[in-house]
Amino acid sequence: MTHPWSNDRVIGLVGPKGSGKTFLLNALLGTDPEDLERLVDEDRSDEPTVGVVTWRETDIALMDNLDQEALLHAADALIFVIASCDGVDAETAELWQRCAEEEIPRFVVITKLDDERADMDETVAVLRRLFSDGPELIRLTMPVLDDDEELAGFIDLATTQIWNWTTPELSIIESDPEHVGLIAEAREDLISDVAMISEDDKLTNALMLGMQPSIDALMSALEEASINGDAQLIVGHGLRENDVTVGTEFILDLIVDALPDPSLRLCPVVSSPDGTAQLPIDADPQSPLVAEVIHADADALSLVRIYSGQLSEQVMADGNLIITIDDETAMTSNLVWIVTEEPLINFMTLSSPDFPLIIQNINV
Ligand SMILES: Nc1nc2c(ncn2[C@@H]2O[C@H](COP(=O)(O)OP(=O)(O)OP(=O)(O)O)[C@@H](O)[C@H]2O)c(=O)[nH]1
Ligand SMILES: [Mg+2]
Repeated sequence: MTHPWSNDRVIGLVGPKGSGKTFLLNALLGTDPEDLERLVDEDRSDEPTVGVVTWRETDIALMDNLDQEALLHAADALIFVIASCDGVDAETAELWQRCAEEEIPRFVVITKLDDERADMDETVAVLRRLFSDGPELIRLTMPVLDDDEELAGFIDLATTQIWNWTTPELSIIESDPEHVGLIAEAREDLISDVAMISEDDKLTNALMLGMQPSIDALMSALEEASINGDAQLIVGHGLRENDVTVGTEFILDLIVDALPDPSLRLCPVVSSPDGTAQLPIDADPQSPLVAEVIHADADALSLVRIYSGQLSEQVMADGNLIITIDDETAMTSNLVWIVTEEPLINFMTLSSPDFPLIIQNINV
């Protein structure tokens, strides 16, 4: 039987100021293009938001403007949003480093590739210098321009197919020999990187011998490495005329196929309120409740990440305070907005009053 949380994804968006996080969030949510600019303007408040989109039967929660520490607790994976023409700030580079140490799954979206100053090759080179010298930072797509030099789509370097947004509906077409020639070098880089990181011995041996891998084997190796946090993929995104966002569906597919689902997560280390150690708990709705307040506001509206179990009307906060939940709105099965009588506090543990627990350590 599949795990009840396997069709959920809890994802955080991070990146430098103005890199296009809110714009990308709305593109992924499928917001009407005419409203995109208005919503991005309204976002000046910097309030935490969670948007949910269902893609291929998977509920994807995307968190924007959340405190960095809260994101590192709550998200199963992060998307680093980097604008092609603006570079990377020190805070984002530090966050990347921390994710590397804690092996947090993540991928990079290079945005604003429609900008005339944009240069995806250059941005990829900068990221590889800043983020990692190794084979684990792997670029997956390359922009394709139309006759007017406008962003038209992306070539998938693994499959060599072209994702084309110039047609009324997105179309995926085989690339012609001219394109195959253009991407040859980038594709060879991708294949040699996969040869270094893949745990599939049959595939790596074949690649070392210079054999062409099957596309399926290449894709599964990339997806598996990304889900495990062993490799980070880089893809592009941008805008074209008539407010069509280019690259959006590719990113949604990547979230479903190449980022981990909540059932793969290790539940935080917990103890009893008196500090007595407790056995590890499974990330499962049938297990005892272990949840955490990720964002609390003064109006007693709080965002809660459930690591195991299920919320009930009455929960224990930090092992010593019974709280009544007046109202709740589930974003996914394990990311829920709740309204309580009194405001809560960030990083409070919520557990069952019958089995009070305190989170000791989140990313184990
Ligand atoms: N042309 C173009 N403009 C974009 C793209 N993505 C974002 N923008 C614009 O860039 C500006 C900043 O985008 P936001 O989405 O607000 O960036 P952000 O990362 O959420 O910014 P903060 O929340 O302030 O950190 C907005 O005016 C967007 O319309 C893109 O792909 N192409
Ligand atoms: Mg924003």
